[in-house]
Amino acid sequence: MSSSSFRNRHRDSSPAGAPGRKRSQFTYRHFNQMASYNTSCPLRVVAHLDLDCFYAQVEMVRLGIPEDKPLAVQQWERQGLIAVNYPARAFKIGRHCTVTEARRLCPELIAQHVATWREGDDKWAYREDAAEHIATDKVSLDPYRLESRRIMRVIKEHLPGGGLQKVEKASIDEVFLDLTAHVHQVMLERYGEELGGPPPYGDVSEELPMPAVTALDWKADALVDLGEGDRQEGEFDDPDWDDVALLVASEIVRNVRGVIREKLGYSCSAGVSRNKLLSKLGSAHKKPNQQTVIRNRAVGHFLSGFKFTKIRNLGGKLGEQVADAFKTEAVSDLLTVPIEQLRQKLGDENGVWIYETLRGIDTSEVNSGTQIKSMLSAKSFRPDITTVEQATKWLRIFAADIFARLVEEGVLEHKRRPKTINLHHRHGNQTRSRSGPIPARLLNEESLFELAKNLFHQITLEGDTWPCSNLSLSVAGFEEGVSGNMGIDSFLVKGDEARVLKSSESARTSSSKEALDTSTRQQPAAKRRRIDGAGGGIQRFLTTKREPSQDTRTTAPEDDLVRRNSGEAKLGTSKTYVASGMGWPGEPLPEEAQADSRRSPITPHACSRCDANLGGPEELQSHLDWHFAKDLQEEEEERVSQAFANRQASTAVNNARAGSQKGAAAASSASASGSNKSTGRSKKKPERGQSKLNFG
Ligand code: DCP
Ligand code: MG
Repeated sequence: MSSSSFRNRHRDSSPAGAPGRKRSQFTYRHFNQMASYNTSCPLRVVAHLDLDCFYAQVEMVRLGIPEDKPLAVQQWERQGLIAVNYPARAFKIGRHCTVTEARRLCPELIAQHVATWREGDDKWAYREDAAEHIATDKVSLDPYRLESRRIMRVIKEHLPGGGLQKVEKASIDEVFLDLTAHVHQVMLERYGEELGGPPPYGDVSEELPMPAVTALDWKADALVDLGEGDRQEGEFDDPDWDDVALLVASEIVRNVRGVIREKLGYSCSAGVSRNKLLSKLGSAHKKPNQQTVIRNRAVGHFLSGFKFTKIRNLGGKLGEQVADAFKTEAVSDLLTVPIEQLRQKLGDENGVWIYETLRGIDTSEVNSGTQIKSMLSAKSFRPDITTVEQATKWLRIFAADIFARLVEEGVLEHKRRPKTINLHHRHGNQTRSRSGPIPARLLNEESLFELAKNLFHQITLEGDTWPCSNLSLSVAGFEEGVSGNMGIDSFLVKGDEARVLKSSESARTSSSKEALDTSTRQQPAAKRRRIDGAGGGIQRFLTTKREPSQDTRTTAPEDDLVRRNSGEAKLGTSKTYVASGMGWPGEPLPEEAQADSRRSPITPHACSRCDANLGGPEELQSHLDWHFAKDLQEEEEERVSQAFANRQASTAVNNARAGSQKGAAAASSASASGSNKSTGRSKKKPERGQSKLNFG
């Protein structure tokens, strides 16, 4: 039976209590679920905002350049451009172009170099001669980061508070908004007559009356149509409450975009739909300065035109695996593949996940708690550096860079502070790292510099230091501060942490192909080291994970990265020992560090993370491995908990039904279920009306 005839048959029915009147597909329970951000709620509304040519816009606004002038943001002389505005794109200039190629395509192109830190300097600046200074300069993303924060602030100020706001910063220029609770409130105000009363017989599983509207005004929004043939009929169906919810959401999004434009001068594009997966595709659908609405009835048609490798979390290895297994990248080709076959070829969990994803089903949460978990400042040297003096100059820059970002994070107001500092050093194919705690009272630029020098000194003690091709400094292990009277005391490090300077060594030999010549590669490399130390179980755990939508850029400025909710916070402990000194050769210890080490003699086999005292180095190591495995697990759970839980539940449902030809229906109904559990873990029988939702 076609989806539209399902719809019509359903609407023509005359449920008890409302003789002769069509009823909605949705129940009172579904409407109520909106207020609690239930991710399985079929009336859910999520938006994705993506700034248009972000870095380019920042430069245009900063320099007052008219909107119709072609501009690109440049990083060094011979590398690709990192952002290209839309007038420049009209000349077929893209990120793949070098400045020279771009100028050939458009002689009047304005090429603005990114701001840089310069060796020996302690501030970033826009410099006329930056392009030729790859050896002495380091890219600074601060201008973009600062604007990104201003945009977030404007969005948050514009949206109502009081539990009606859920905003997730997904990258430097992307934001997800779960507008469900906000829209619920607006719908109650506007449609109080239909939605405000109690359900018939007090039964929340009763269907809602239909909205008293027959046509919705989508203004200038790009509305994804329903395609040809049978589905097109759905266009003549009256709007139901899901359409109304999306309409209200699109009004909110239009206003948010308007406020960003008005207050800060930036344009952005948006996608509005029932989940993150679809909204992210929607925001890229029509650019610049437009918004695309994907109504539930249009999901199937919308997705069928895509390559599945364009879908969030399918751009990486899993996508490749699927393409290999089925010899296609087209969503439409895979829609005909039965779920059993997907499970067979890709494994139960991945098979069900892909099945749902291809049908636009995604219950992953908009996570407003996403906060920076680590900061990294790094430089790849061309040519390699060969002296302590050179390294020291770079460590000063890293410390200044990181401290400036910590200030932005509110470290001076004691909002948050990192607990550990980590230095990576690369020599030939070998990468080594050292890490240690950051005593709270040492948290300023100078002390970060001292700690960094100390870590570097430890690395040099082992020899094989020069030439050095890459150095990176990171801070991690952020913890919340306590406001009010406790002030700085709340940041005092705990007993053992202040005493023990933990150093971790992870010398690793890798092929030059794997060389860590950009910081975007360093992050996964750091993760790989942790995996290596953890054994097969964890390895297996990670190979099935989906990649986060951020930090996956391949040409992002080489040496500047912020991780959100990342495992970077957990330091590699493949070989950990207690170090005994903090000094830089020939230099006195920082005063505070001396004070700390004097106060607190080193405890040889204490765990710096949980205060446990271990009997010997091996026990300490295995204990740290346990921490590490647990961290990985938590990290993974945090990142994909919603999708994961849902996939597991779906797998369970499907396993139970395996062989009975009902797997497909189960997978669909699992996501459309009206269960009150937001995790979707316990899937009950699908509610009446839910199977009528059309996912394509
Ligand atoms: N970026 C980068 N390297 C990449 C991709 C992006 O340095 N490979 C930076 C520059 C971009 C910013 O991140 O301005 C945001 O990335 P987007 O992918 O959103 O690209 P734009 O905002 O530039 O363009 P669009 O209008 O397509 O969103
Ligand atoms: Mg963008």
